Amino acid sequence: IFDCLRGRLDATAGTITMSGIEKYADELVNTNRIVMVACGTSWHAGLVAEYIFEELCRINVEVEYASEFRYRNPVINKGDVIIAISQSGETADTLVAIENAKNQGAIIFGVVNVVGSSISRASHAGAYTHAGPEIGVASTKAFTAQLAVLTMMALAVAKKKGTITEQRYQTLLKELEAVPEKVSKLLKSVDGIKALAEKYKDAEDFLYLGRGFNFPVALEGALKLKEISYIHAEGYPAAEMKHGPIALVDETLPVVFIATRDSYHEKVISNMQEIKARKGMVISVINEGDEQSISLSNDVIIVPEADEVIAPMLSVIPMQLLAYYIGVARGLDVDKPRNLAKSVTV
Ligand code: F1P
Repeated sequence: IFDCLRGRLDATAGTITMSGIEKYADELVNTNRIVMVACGTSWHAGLVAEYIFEELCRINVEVEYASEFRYRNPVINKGDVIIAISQSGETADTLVAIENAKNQGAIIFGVVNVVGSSISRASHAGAYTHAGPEIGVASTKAFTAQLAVLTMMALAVAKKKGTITEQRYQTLLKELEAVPEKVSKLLKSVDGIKALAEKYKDAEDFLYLGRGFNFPVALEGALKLKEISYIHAEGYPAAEMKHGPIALVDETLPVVFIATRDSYHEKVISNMQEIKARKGMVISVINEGDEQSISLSNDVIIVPEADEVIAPMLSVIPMQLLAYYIGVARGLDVDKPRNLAKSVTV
């Protein structure tokens, strides 16, 4: 995946030249509104992209479940850009949602993995993620690849709009290029996650919490656990916890914090303290040397440090691995979870 993206980065030096996007680059740069439309894991990638586009490009972004967007009567203005995100490119709700929006004058960009798929054909322009086929049913590597492509799009738009400084732009390009090496490093340290899976495999519920760019990673962590391990899990913005889910916390509840160093870190630490005070079991995903988080956690997972815009590409990986190893420890078929379809075409 990343060799391919790195090749593109080198070749394009940050301008939008991804298949067909060039032709519609002005529409993307000048739009007042982007709507991300997707389902499941792809919807979570759309949520991260909302944070990234708003931060870097200062464009208003909304994120819609395709299954809702398609059936209600959404307001579409001329010049609105819809970014349809889909691993399979065949998800029926996403396909119908973009066809409806296209009929009302929206420009459709597809961020799709499968070349020649229905969503890619229904889009005006787009970028393939080229993540290769997902071996299992649950979407995993597609998420990281979607974020890589969406970040590249946001960087290119921000540069054209002048909403990013040259220095920040260059920093983020370098950070993107460093992702493959950091992913390899992460994948070499799975033993700790396997041990955690053994320890927590009999939990009945899990809570996942994160803020900012890492909030959607909390949602994705909970989704993966449900899909692969059949354990009930909820993902929440850490600050929303006090508005209800905190009632669930007791000594039997594992609470996973996505707590890498970013501008929300101090706030996340205070949420950890709130869980600790109620005897919840804190598992935190942190960067090396974060003593404050370590002192509040029952267990930690260390991920390589990255800029907060890039961090979700890395912090999601231990979430996928945790769900995977818990599924294995429970004797489940992690590649073919019950009731799930590779692409939901009805
Ligand atoms: C969306 C999705 C996946 C999920 C499962 C069912 O698919 O919800 O995220 O893991 O496989 O479909 P797609 O539109 O990204 O192909």
